[in-house]
Amino acid sequence: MPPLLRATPPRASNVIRLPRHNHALQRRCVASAAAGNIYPRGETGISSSVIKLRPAAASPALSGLGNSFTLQQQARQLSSTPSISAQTLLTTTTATPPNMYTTSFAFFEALWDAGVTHCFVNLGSDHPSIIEAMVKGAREKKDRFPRIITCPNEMVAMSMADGYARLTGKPQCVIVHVDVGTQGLGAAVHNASAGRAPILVFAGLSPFTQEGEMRGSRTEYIHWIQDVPDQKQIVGQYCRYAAELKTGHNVKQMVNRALQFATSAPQGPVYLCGAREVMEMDIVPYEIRQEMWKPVELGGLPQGAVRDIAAALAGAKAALLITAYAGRDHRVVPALVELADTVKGLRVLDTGGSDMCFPADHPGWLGLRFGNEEAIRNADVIVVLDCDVPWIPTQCKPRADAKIFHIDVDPLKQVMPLFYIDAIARFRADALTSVEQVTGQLKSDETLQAQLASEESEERAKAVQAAFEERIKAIADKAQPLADGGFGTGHLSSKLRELCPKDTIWAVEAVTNTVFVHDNLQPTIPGQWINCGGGGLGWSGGGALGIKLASDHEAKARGEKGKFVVQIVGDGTFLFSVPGSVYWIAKRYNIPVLTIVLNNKGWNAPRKSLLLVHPDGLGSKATNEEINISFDPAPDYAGIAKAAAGGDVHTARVDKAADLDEVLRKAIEAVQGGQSAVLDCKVELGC
Ligand SMILES: Cc1ncc(C[n+]2csc(CCOP(=O)(O)OP(=O)(O)O)c2C)c(N)n1
Ligand SMILES: [Mg+2]
Repeated sequence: MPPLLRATPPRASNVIRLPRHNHALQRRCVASAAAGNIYPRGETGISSSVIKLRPAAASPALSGLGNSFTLQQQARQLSSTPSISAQTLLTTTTATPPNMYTTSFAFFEALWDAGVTHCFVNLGSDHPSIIEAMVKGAREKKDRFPRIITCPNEMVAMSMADGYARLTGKPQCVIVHVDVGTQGLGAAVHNASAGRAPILVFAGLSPFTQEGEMRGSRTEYIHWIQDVPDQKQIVGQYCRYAAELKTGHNVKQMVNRALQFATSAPQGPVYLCGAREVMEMDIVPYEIRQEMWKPVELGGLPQGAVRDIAAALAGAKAALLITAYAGRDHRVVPALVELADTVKGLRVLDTGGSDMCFPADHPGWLGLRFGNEEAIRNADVIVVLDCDVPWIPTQCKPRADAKIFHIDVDPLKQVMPLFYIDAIARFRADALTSVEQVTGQLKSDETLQAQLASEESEERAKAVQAAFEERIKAIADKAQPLADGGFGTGHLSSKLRELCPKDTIWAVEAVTNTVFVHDNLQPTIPGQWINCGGGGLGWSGGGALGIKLASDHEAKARGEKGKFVVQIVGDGTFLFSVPGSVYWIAKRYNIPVLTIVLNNKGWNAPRKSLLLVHPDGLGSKATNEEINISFDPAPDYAGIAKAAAGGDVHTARVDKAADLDEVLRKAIEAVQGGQSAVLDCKVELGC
């Protein structure tokens, strides 16, 4: 028996294989079944050679066999199904035994025991045993079985799981239909991988038998059409782990192995698939020792590195820390503040915008800039901490003599074919441990302390404070309403900051407006700002729902209310997010979110990309219609949401700054009252 496995003592649903040629015994079993003591397993619909014992049915017919058996015996049972000629097979269906315990049921048990509380599902012909297990679980294991959320679109399902995991760090499960459902996940798989969101995806596989040899064998036309050579290849390159469940006997270990990959740094999606026959298997109920399946822990920096980095920071004239994901661990934010308070004059720049990494009310805050910022050009010491793109060399580079250290959970960027930075040293280490180590060294080393207390250091702190005040003022100046009464994303965002609750969680997918949103929301609370971190547009619809669901679920456990959640999304991206699914789910499961659509009449990003390469090209002087990025006439964005929710969404359009206050207040009130709201906000470009 594997060391981590504890077979449950023989009980409810023991399966016993009878000697194949003992017809007399088989007949007795069938007779006994008719009397209600035992029943044919019916794996083939006609075979009576496999039976299950009911809990209290110590049938005399079986006394000679005993009622316990080993897992090895059970494995043999699967592999030694008698061969049956096609002519004798009439059907693969069978009466469902009352205490059936299948791979699928064990799969859900494994999820629950591992802390997965929600499954976002889009079902199909691969899921009969999954559906049976869902019903059984809901009836028999109330409050001890994952909650099932029906998701009419797979990308929304995965984005919900993504948002959930991004807020809580807790992986959830997405269940989709064979190859087509896997493809329906679309860009959400990229987003979870790039954005380091732990998610377990399960998809069925087309049955691998066609003559009724096993329960689950092919019953429908589509089972031939959906049979593909290697289904997991569809998403394999984005997954930390992708595998097929080949038997039910170790399904719990397989689920936990997958979750171990998903939750070990760098976190990300994992994929499991299993054929119908495997998911239908009757297995012995068993448990694993959950405490043995924790994620891999990452250590901190080697002692020499701690000394080198601390010394470099203490001696720096213009120190800079660049990050992107460090705030995913909410404890890193105060740790970075302590480091910046220790190295007075240290500035912190976010070049990823995926998490809230450093509070906007600290003088070291440089905000979010996508790899192009003056501080990168003038820093003499740079610490890159959990970051994929610290700068874009064609736009902005550090000084040639800058001393650069790279600390990352994935410093090699294992899935990126091209990545390098001129760091003098790189370390695979945990951000929190590393930052605490460096701060500890700075505080305990007397020489470094003297350096940090020098007059020069105080002057640097003053200069950083002055620059910070200037930056905040420049942001406010730029966010003023326009002369014609219109407004830009900056102004809208400053109003949102003013009117929404202080601890609002912002789910942001604002594309070319992201920096204006960040500058003006000025997040200060860890976990308050969440952006998908990937490039697959359409995350924030499901993402915001997942965040709200998670916030409500976690708060309920503490007897509190969940936080206010706002999705800020570009108009093009709103359409990518499958709003027909999003607002149906929001209504069906009562997940109220405020959506702000940044309506700039289409896609602005492709023009910006064009101008970076062809600043004076033909397209630079062409209209939006000519370069095919215009959404004119504009769709009724809020109307799409309203239709999906059966009319139950608060909607409004706004294009005048003078109306913003009232429109926002009403929408906030609606959402606080439990109704989703979608605001179509006409924003001017570039502010
Ligand atoms: C799934 C997907 N398709 C296409 C793109 C390419 N793309 C990047 S930005 C963009 C436009 C986004 O439009 P919108 O949300 O209106 O933001 P704006 O550019 O106007 O700021 C497109 C089409 C993408 N990133 N992801
Ligand atoms: Mg747009």
